[in-house]
Amino acid sequence: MAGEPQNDCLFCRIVAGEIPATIVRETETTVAFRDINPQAPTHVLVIPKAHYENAAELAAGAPQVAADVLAETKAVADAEGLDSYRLVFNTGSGAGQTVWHAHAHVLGGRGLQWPPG
Ligand code: D5M
Repeated sequence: MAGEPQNDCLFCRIVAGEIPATIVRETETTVAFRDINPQAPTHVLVIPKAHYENAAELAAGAPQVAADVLAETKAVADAEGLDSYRLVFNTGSGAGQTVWHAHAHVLGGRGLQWPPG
């Protein structure tokens, strides 16, 4: 059920401390950790602790937590010294989503092209 921890969800298991991650920030409702396959010098994922499948489910089911995630992306950017950075929420397999727990990618530290592929 949306919002409940899922045993078979990688990011729920990171939240639970069952799988290691390089955590850079944590709040009551969010965790931020370094992406295991970084695409830029800074590549941090910000996730809600509660399980929502993607950004759309999060926005619909827990808008305050969605706002918390967004606020944390700024905190990560500040902590990493980024004045330019990109936020990405891949939402759905056609958009490249591979982990079915909502997450914001915070990418920065190099020049970024537009549009993305
Ligand atoms: O992004 C999912 C992202 O999750 C992708 O960039 C790799 C990252 N990932 C996968 N497993 C881990 C672990 N164990 N730690 C840190 N990062 C991880 P998507 O938008 O779904 O394609």
